[in-house]
This record gives sequence, C-alpha cells and structure tokens, in this order.
Amino acid sequence: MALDEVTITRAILAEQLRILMEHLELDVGVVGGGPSGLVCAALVAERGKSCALIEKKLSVGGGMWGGGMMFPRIVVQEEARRLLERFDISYTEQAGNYFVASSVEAVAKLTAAACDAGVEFMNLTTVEDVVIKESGRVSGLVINWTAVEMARLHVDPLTISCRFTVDATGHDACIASLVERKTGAIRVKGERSMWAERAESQVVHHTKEVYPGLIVTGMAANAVAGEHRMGPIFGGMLLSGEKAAQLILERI
Ligand code: 48H
Repeated sequence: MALDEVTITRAILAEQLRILMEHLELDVGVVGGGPSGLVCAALVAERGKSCALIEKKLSVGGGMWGGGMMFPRIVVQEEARRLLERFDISYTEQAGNYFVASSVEAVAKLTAAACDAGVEFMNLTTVEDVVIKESGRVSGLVINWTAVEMARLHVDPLTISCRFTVDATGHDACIASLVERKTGAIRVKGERSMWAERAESQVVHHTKEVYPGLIVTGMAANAVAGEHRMGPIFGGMLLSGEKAAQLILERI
C-alpha cells in the first residue's frame, strides 16, 4: 500500500479535532499528570465521568519518574499497598513494612489505567488561567500550548469547561495559586521542610475542595495547607488522588 503524507496528516487532524470537540465540556479536568493526578483521573473515568488530564510537559508522570535522587525506585507504605495492587504495580517488601516499586513501572501502569478508563490526555498544554463567573465557582480551564508560554509569545488561549477542576500540579499548586491571585479568597501557604511521616499523613487530610469547584490533591494539597514534604515516598500521592476522586464522585 502506498503511504501518502497528506492522508497521514488528514487522519491526525480529523481524529484530534473530533476528540477535542468531544472534550470541551467535561465532568472533571485534572491539571497535572503526576501520580496524584493520574490516580484521580483513572478513578473518576472508570466510573463513567468524562475526564481530561492536562499536562504541560511532553510526558505524564510528573516527579515520579525520577524516584529518589534519580534511582528509579519509589517507596510506598502499608496503607497504600492496596493501590499498588489495584493498579497491578509489582513491588518488593523491605524491612519495616516498606514496599518498593519501580518508578517507571508505576508511571506506566497508572497511565495505562487512566487510558483504559477513557481519560483523554492533553499533553504539551498548560493551564494558564481559570474561569470564575458570578457563581463564584471554578467552572473552566484556560489552556494554551506550553510552547507558546516557553517562547513568551502573545497568543490568546482557548477554554474548556469542567464541573470539577483538580489541582494536581505538585509543589507549585499552580491552579490554587491562580485562584489566590485572582480572587484573594484562598491562601496558598507554601510547602514546608522535609518531614515524611507528618507530610504523608497530612496530604490525604488536606485533599479537599479549597474553592468551589476546585479540589487540590498530591503535593499541591500540602503546598496550599503549608504542610511538609515527604521525599520519595509515594503512598500519600496515591491515596490523595483516590480521595480527590471520591470527593468528586460523591458530588456528580
Ligand atoms: C498543566 C501542569 C501545570 C499547568 C504543573 O509534581 P507532580 O508529580 O505532582 P504530584 O503531587 O502528583 O506528585 C508529587 C510527587 O511527584 C513529588 O514531587 C513528591 C512526592 N515530592 C516529595 C518531595 O519531598 O519533594 O506532577 C505535577 C504535574 C507535572 O507533570 C507538571 O508538569 C504539571 O503537573 N503541571 N500541567 N498546566 N499549569 N503546572
């Protein structure tokens, strides 16, 4: 069969535009494709909610790829072991009830689960603003190509609507920070020093709706709350993503 370049181009454009048009009005927009965002997106989509995950980088996985200091291993504690099993991530047991998994396998399996559940991935796309109207609720995400931001071009963005937005942007809590800046209604206290035990227990507690329509998860939850960081233990990220999904599923 002869391969025609224009036909290849037409196939990509036709399919991608169809998909984008189908995802302009979402139940859930997850911003950030680290572990907490991937878990949240997979679990809401598994329950039939329309969900897109918007990731500014080329690949999802966030800070999980690098494991601990670039050793591609993550640690998960007993409380979250069931989520390793839930997503079919293999692990070994180490002294003290610590479970160790490959960071690469963990990213791959969480991503595969999200794909299988029907999550639409919008990579290379940055959320640069949110929509808040008289309802006083985050009701949409303002998106642009990451390349536009990197090149500092003045190009106006496009917008998608979401019933719920999940800030899974990690240490910077980008979406909560935007809402802080634009409304003054919330405060992002900023992340504190390393204290694994406290940070891990608190990250689930701080996974909540911080502004109508906006749920924070993962490191973003601790950054908003002024809580500690935990280093390369990832159980809290998985549990936080699960809690974010549960909070949304209770509401829609
Ligand atoms: C689109 C964006 C935007 C934007 C950022 O950092 P992450 O891996 O997030 P979490 O919270 O799921 O996991 C945190 C974990 O990886 C970690 O860093 C830990 C446990 N650290 C402990 C410690 O002590 O340091 O992923 C966030 C993702 C990234 O992929 C960003 O590129 C993306 O969000 N992102 N995507 N629009 N405005 N901002």
